[in-house]
Amino acid sequence: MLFRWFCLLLCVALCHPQPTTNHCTRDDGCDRQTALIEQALAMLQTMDGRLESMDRRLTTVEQRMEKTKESEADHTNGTRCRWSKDGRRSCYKVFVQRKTWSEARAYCQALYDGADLVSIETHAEDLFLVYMTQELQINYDHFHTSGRKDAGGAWIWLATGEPFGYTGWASGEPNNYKGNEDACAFVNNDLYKPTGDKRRNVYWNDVPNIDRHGFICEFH
Ligand SMILES: [Ca+2]
Ligand SMILES: [Ca+2]
Repeated sequence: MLFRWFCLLLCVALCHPQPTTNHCTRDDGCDRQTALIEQALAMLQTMDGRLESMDRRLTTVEQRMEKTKESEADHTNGTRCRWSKDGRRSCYKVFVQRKTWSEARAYCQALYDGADLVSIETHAEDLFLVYMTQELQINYDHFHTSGRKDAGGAWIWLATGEPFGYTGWASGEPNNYKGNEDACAFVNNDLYKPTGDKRRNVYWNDVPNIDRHGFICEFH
């Protein structure tokens, strides 16, 4: 942008009428001066076009780098890792053994130092889990997360102590079916597509914490 302003100012300077003492005549090469100015303008236009092209290429490279960061996968032992935009690395491991919420959390916490049930704080993280379960070809439905409803009815990620910000509830959820649904499950099938949402197979459902489901552990 600065370069374009510079070019514009240069053009104005070149094209602006010169003081009388500098005026040329046909005899002292005025045509030649005009040709040189036109040539300089043409060169500037070409350079501007090239800069725009470089801008576009740079943007594409930056977008590719961002995408690579977001989807960086560690294929060791079924674990997948990603970098969030704030530079934080999170790793996930999916389990299909059916456990209650308490059993699943204890399993995660015993797995690695600092590991816990997953907390899904962003849409990007939500999508990553979808792609991960698809990539691992896990044909399963509900997975326990660290999301729980407190006594006041507020939803909290117990692994971090933070209240829900981003949410991916399915249409009609959380519905507290039969009055005992207090755990947030990540769901990976097409049964509850969110209304008007183009996300693929991303939605959450509140379920009883004593229900046995698969679960996803998160660690850093
Ligand atoms: Ca997280
Ligand atoms: Ca429900």
